[in-house]
Amino acid sequence: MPANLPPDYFEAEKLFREAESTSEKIARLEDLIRTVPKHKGTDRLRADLRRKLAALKREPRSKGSTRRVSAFAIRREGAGQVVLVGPPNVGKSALLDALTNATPTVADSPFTTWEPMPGMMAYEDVQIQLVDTPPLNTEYIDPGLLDLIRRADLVLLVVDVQGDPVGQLDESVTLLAEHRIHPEQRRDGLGPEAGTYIRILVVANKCDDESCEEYFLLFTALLEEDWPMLQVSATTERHLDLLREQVFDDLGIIRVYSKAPGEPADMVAPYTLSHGSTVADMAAKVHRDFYDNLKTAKVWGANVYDGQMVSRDHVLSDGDVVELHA
Ligand SMILES: Nc1nc2c(ncn2[C@@H]2O[C@H](COP(=O)(O)OP(=O)(O)O)[C@@H](O)[C@H]2O)c(=O)[nH]1
Ligand SMILES: [Mg+2]
Repeated sequence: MPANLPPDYFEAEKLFREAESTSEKIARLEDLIRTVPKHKGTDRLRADLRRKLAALKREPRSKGSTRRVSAFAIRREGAGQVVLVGPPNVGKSALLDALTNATPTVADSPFTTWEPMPGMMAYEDVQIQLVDTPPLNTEYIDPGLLDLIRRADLVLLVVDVQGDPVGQLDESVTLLAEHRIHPEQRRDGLGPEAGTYIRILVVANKCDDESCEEYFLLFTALLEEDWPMLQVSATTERHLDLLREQVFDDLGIIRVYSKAPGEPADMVAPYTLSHGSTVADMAAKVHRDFYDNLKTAKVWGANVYDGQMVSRDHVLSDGDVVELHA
């Protein structure tokens, strides 16, 4: 039971969580393991960490790997996986480029993107994964792409407001429906047998400046259905701040900051949990042993007085600071 872990552990654990590449993760996990004192009480924790390390070392580290995995099996990272979907040339790759650390090829030819590409988008202190994808094509859609869309926490359906956004939206939604993928707002009408329901945010791209307003209003006026929607520009970055915020809101997550007894809270790398999560859910994210042995917790934040003792079932709020007591 990792009751008396030293402050070094929490510091190293935070660095590990912030690591991005596999090799960086391996290095930081090795550092983390060194901070765990060796005694009976930490056996399980050390075994778990070593297992994690072994798994990381098995991971392919570069494109030259011999293991054949679908290019569409993108490993989830960060607080949520958000997939950019749409017809060719609407600016999906340009949006990934503008919003994340990834650098996809953006080009005037329609089929520049053949494989999905992930990137990390920062919203305040949260990292959210965005995945750029090949265009939705009437002839053939890779089953891997459909799976990626089904599993996504949120789909950004991108259209070009300077082109034919109504046609692009209709066609994309029809194509997805042919593969039994439907927007969340149709759930009540179609029922559970119709397939998978996904949350879609329509992103009207190429709204470069104020003069776009007219096009955008025309676009919305011509739609027969209400869509959650935003106008943005990848090129001028207009309203990209609103897009980041909307994506965060749509993911329905809260940020919780951990604090070791007698230490200041770690306000840099929050744990992200879904709305309605409890202290026990947070403990499970930190480590299974915390979950098993959790007795109480102290919480600072919403709906509590500072440092209030709460039980495992206490529901957390965005921004809470939590000190777990095993
Ligand atoms: N004016 C304008 N052009 C854009 C914008 N976003 C992308 N483009 C252009 O649209 C073309 C297609 O962009 P790309 O990102 O490759 O589209 P994708 O096929 O959807 O990935 C490129 O020539 C981009 O420069 C935007 O916000 N405004
Ligand atoms: Mg592209």
